[in-house]
Amino acid sequence: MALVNIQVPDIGDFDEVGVIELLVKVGDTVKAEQSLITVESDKASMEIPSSHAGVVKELKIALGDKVKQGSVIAVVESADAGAAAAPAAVAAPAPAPAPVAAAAPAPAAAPVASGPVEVRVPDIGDFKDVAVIEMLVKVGDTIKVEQSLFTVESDKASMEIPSPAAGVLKELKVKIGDTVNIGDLIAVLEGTTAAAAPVAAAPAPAPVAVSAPAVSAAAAAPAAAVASVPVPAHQPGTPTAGLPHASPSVRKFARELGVPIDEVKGTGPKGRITQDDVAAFTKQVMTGAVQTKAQAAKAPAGGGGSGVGLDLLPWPKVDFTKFGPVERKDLSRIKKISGANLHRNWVVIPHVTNHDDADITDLEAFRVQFNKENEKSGVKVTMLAFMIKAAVAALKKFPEFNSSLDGDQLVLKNYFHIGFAADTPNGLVVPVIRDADKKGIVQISQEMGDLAKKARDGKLGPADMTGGCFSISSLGGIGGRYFTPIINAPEVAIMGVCKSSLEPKWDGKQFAPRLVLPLSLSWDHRVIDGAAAARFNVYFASLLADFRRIVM
Ligand code: CAO
Repeated sequence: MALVNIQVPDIGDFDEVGVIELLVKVGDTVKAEQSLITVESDKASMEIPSSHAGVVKELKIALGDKVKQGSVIAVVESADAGAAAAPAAVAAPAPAPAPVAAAAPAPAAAPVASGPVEVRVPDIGDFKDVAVIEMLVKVGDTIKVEQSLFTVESDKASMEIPSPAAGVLKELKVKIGDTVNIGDLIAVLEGTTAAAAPVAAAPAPAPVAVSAPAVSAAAAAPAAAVASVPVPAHQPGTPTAGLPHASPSVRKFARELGVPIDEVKGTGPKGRITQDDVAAFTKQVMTGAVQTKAQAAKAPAGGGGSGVGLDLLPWPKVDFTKFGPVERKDLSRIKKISGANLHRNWVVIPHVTNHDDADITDLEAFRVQFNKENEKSGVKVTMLAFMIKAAVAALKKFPEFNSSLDGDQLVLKNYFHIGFAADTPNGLVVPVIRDADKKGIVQISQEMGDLAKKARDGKLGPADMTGGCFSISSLGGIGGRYFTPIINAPEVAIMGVCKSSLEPKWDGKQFAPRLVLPLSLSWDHRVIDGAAAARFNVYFASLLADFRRIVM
């Protein structure tokens, strides 16, 4: 084992470039050729690889630092550094591929051609078959000298190919997806007013180790009938409008996921898009928190949102072990599924929650009495079953609560399937009592008991949990006063109930003890108005206060 300084190799035509991304950290084990950092100039970005395999012992640079050829990036403890390598020996940059031809553009260029001019790919260093990923001009455009024509990208670098001359773009010989190599004909210009005269190519002074985006001038062979000019060396210029600010590997990552990278908000230096940004964007799209422009364009009017996005900060990354011992546990399958659904519903639906109370003194007395009388039946009538029946009556009276949004339309349902939230060891599920309007309290209680058991045993099937019109979430058996339940989309409202308690209520003459049930109705403000929600609660509470009303 020896300590090896990993240096910036010859990065071609760049003097000092900014470090915009650290791809490894101290303690990481890196392979030879693994990228350590990303650097960027105005027109190209590139990843700098490690010349040795080993463990990163020290990082010698920080984000924002400027580096150039020979700058030490990291100290790596390497087994392949050779037995002779002394600690902290300076290792040579990565092995040299073929020298890169480089040449400066002609100084004050005189007009040298007035007819068509062929533009060819200059010497782009150690790159073969690089892909054209973005066209920056179109046929008919008037091009200035040095104006970027298109962007190419390899695994480790992206770069813009500039025009060597001014003129009108007559022909583009490449399109997105093509691969190009040095000397390929890429465009034909006409009416050129100035062009850099070809100059002799000279070998680069040092080998380009990897990913050198040296867009250097090269003496391309002139074509028979037209003047052929080399592309001049890259000069720093204004960054390209429209090209998202991201390293090649991040672009590749985004392409693999089908992420439109220009819609991702960068949180890196100068708004640069990082891999985490792409991952966070993907997560937001998957949970429905954000729509891509393509999704928004396809969404039905009124129902799809604008696709503007929430512009959220990325999720905080915390090394909890710094603060104390921790253990990790995978989320259950139910939690993963219900979590994603709850998140989408919470973000997409404009929720409002109205709280109210129901006096269930008489109903609870009746329920207790009924259960005592029917003890032998084996079925316990639950307060939740009464609430399901009351919900059906309230849905009949306020039909918009028994609806779903479909674009600009409201789908009003003529059936009454009521879901109830059930807490299971693996997470929350919502089984559905079908046709609750056609069933009595005893049958509903029995079905609820069966479904709750099935839920706890993890045996509910999709048919048990779909088709609901309205849900009730009861925490009454546990405790609490009020809460804000999340609507179970595509439903438009949910009733949350908490634990009933005896409270003194003024009956006109005196305070009398009454059993009060706290209600929390969440509703979708795109469909329901506050006044309707208040009326729904009042009616629902009145049914529980005097259940005879249900048959009126
Ligand atoms: N106030 C006071 N006590 C209540 C009550 C209320 N609103 N509702 C029920 N209780 C009491 C019952 O009287 C019963 O007491 P006894 O055992 O002394 O008879 C006890 O609580 C259990 O009630 P239950 O067996 O009738 O069960 P339930 O109908 O209340 O609930 C079920 C069934 C499946 C809904 C429940 O087990 C459950 O999972 N609840 C949690 C739902 C949840 O997690 N919701 C939150 C989702 S986040 O939106």
